[in-house]
Amino acid sequence: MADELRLVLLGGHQSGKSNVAHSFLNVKRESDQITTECVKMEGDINGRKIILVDTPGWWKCYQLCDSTECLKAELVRSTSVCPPGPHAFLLVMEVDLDFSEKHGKAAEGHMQFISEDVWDQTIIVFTKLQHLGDRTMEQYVEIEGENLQKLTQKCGNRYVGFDTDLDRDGSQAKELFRQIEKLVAENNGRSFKADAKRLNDLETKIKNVEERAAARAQQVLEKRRKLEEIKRNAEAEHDGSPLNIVLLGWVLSGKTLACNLILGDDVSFDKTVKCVRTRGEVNGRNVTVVDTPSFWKFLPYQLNADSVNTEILKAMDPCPDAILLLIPLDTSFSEEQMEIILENMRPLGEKVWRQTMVLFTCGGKLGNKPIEYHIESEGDALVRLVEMCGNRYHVFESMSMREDRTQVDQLLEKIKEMIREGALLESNDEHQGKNKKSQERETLSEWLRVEDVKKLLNEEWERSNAMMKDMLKTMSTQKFVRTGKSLDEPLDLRGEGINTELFINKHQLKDAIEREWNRQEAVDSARIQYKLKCLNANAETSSCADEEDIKMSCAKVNEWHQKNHFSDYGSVSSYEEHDKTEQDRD
Ligand SMILES: Nc1nc2c(ncn2[C@@H]2O[C@H](COP(=O)(O)OP(=O)(O)OP(=O)(O)O)[C@@H](O)[C@H]2O)c(=O)[nH]1
Ligand SMILES: [Mg+2]
Repeated sequence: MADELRLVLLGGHQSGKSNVAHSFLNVKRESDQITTECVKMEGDINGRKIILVDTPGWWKCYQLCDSTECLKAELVRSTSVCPPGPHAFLLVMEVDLDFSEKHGKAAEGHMQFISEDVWDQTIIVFTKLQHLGDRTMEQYVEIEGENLQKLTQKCGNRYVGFDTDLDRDGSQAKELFRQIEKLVAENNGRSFKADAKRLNDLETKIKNVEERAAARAQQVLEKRRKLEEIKRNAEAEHDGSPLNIVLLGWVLSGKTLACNLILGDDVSFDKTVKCVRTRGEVNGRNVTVVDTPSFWKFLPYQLNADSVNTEILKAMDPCPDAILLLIPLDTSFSEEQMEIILENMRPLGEKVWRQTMVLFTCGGKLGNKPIEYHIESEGDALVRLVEMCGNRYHVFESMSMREDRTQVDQLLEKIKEMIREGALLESNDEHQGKNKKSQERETLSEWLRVEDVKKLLNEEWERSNAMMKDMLKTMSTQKFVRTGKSLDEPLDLRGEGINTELFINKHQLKDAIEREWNRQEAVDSARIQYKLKCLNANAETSSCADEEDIKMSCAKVNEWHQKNHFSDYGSVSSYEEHDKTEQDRD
């Protein structure tokens, strides 16, 4: 139909897209809910049929790569919801107090993801105009600076203001309509042509995702049914025993919020810097929730503050019944995140995954889609994570659902199932263990108590340190060549006599210890080289080295060692550098 006008509304999350859509079409808005998928709306303006597609918004400062695959797919799909394609895109942006480069990039990135060609058909719609104060729209664009101007220029300087609260007489809606008509006329009525192949591929992808999501949901259901059966056949479970839950996750994943939701407490949005144990009663059961400081989402484990790593280990003592790994649903999850999570979980040992469940937060972003759809669409990394957790996951809505305890009840139910599953795996281990030779016992006891390991490490470190000191003391003018001390007798980590409350993975630890000891070896060898240098220098000035000189050299080496021994950083060359400056000073 020639007269039909097709529009797609795009923009940041909470920028006012749905408000604009309803006001423009003069349709009453029933709910303030966030938009999670494309919504096709129809109306009539001046006898002209309007088809308008409302879309979910991106986070204003998120780059495209940080948006979920679901969101990106909806953006592309928006152009196909109003075939044969929209006449105009309305880029809805609230009048921001500080429109930064980041905001500009986010808008550009998401718009261009739809197509490089969107700009010729885009009009910016500024909302929430109360922030303008005394300024006009033009003044605002002028004053806001180059970041915003770059964007308005991309849109051929087409922009209008539309505040749904202030537009009492409908003049702003009229002006928007006029601008749209003008643009359509300039484009000779041409509508946007989406890449047909891309849309086709997307459709196939969505179908596949839906199928896989349904299969996963079914798989989970079957497993849960089996566990329920086992429960019925087994003796009555001790449902009343206290439950110890640890929350882990990257920054701003919602751990504190989840802790409060579980225990029904008040929310504190203070940054968690130490692990915080909060006790409460949930459905008559004593529940302790341990909140932990966050690791990074993008930065590797090595860049965590030391306290993060130590606090997470502290949270594991006593051994928790369940670990909830929090993953927000409003952001991407790629291989990079998987790697970081693996790094952070590694110190907790292989078996930690038996007790871990993914707790998805920001569940409101799912809309009507099942969580399995998000898991499958987000890609392999998230699928692998979920599977590492034995296909166990749960979704928490948000604060708006605080009063609804069903999400917590369901979580506790799933935790109980996980404990049951863990017990089954343990008994399988035991069963298999009986048939193995005793030397193979080692592989089954891969877990070590942090405290025991720490003690062992420090003792071993001190022991080799003392050996080193002795060696330096007994060094004489005789040429002494040492090829370096290797860890001939590795630490006995077989676990004999070590508490079975285990939570450090032996193999990972062995690697780390080896590296530590390699380092000590390198440092010691540098010290020996230094000592030899001193002795050689003495030999050059006197035919027979003076006892006194040797003692002084030893004292110097010792002093240097005391100062530097506990340094965690630096390379062997930095020690050599240090030696040089010490020598220069002398
Ligand atoms: N004062 C004022 N408030 C607005 C305006 N537009 C939107 N709001 C408010 O901003 C909030 C978000 O508006 P929505 O229209 O739901 O925003 P949206 O862009 O559709 O949000 P998502 O669907 O979550 O991406 C709501 O509380 C609105 O009432 C406006 O022009 N003026
Ligand atoms: Mg909306």
